[in-house]
Amino acid sequence: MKQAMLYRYKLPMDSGVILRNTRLVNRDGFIIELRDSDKIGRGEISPLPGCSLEVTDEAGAQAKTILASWLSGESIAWSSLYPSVAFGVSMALAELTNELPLTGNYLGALLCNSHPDDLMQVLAEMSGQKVAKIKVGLHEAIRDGMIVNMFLKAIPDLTLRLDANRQWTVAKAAQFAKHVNMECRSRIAFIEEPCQTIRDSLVFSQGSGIALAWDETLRDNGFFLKPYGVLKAIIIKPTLIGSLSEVKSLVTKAHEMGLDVVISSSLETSIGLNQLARLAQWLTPATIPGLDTINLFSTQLEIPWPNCTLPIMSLSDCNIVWQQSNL
Ligand code: OSB
Ligand code: MG
Repeated sequence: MKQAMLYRYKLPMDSGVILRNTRLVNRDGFIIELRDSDKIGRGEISPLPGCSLEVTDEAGAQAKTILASWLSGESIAWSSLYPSVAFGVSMALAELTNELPLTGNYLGALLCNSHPDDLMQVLAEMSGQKVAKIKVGLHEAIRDGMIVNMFLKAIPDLTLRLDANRQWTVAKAAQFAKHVNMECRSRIAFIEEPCQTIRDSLVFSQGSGIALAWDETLRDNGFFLKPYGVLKAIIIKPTLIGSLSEVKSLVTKAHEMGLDVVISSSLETSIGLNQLARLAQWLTPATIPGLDTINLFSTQLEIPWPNCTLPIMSLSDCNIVWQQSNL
C-alpha cells in the first residue's frame, strides 16, 4: 500500500538581516510524508518569501496534485513544478528509496547574524576549521571593509565567506576592498554577489583579487554556468533550484568546471536542514555547507539538529491538510 500525507507547519522565527528586505516572524510551509509498505520518506516544501516566485498556497495546491499522481503510479513532470515542490517531492522519494544517504555534514559555516563582537568571541573559542559567513552591504562599505579586516587580522586561522546580495556599485565595492589588507584577502574564500550585474562583479573581483561566488545569479532568467578565472564557487539553495536531479546536474557541471559548490539553506525547518546536511555530505563532501540557520527559529520540527537546544515540536502536532492512499 502506498500512502501520502501533507502536513502544514507554522513556526515562530526571526530571520533578522538574512533576507535583507523581508523580516520573517513566522516560517510556514509543508512537510510531505510518503509511505510505501514499511518504508517512509519525508520532504519539505517551504517557498521562501522574497526569494521564491511561488507562494505557499500555490506550492501546497501543486503538491497535492503531484502526490495524487505518485499514488496512482503516473510519472511526474518535474520540469513543470515549482522549485520548492520539485525539491520537497524528490527528497521524499529519495528518502523512501534509500537513495539519500544517512550521514550528514553538520559542520556548517558559522553565520554572523548579530553584532560582530559576539562573533569574535565565538570564533576565538571555536576549535577545528574556522569558517564564518558575514553579510556585508548592510552598512557603509568602508565600515564593512574595516570589520572584515579586523576579523582576519585578529584570527589568523579564520576563513571568511562574505555575501553582499548585490548591494554595491563597482565604486562602493572598491571602497570595501581598500580597507582589507592585501595579505588578508586570500582568506576571504569568496564574496557572494558583490554587484548588480555579472560584469560589475567580475570587474570588482579582478581588481581586488577577492574570489567570487554566484547565488542569486544562478536563478536569473537565461543564466547558464560559465567559468571565469575569479569565479570560485556557486551557492546552491535547493528549495530555490528544484528537484534532486536538477541539483545533482548543477553540482556535476560546477565540479567539472573546478568550482566549489556550497549547499545552502533557504531557512528550512530542522527536517529540511537535516536533509540538506545529508545532501551536502553526499554531493559535496569536500565543502562546508551553509546551513547555520536553525537558531533563527525558536522551535525545531520533529528531527533535532545536532547540538541544538531549541524545543522540538512534533509533526503530529501539525495540521494534516491532505491525505490519500492507493487502496
Ligand atoms: O543571502 O545567501 C543568502 C538564506 C536565505 C536566503 C538568502 C540567503 C541565505 C543564507 C543562508 O545566507 C546561509 C548560508 O548561505 O550560509
Ligand atoms: Mg547569498
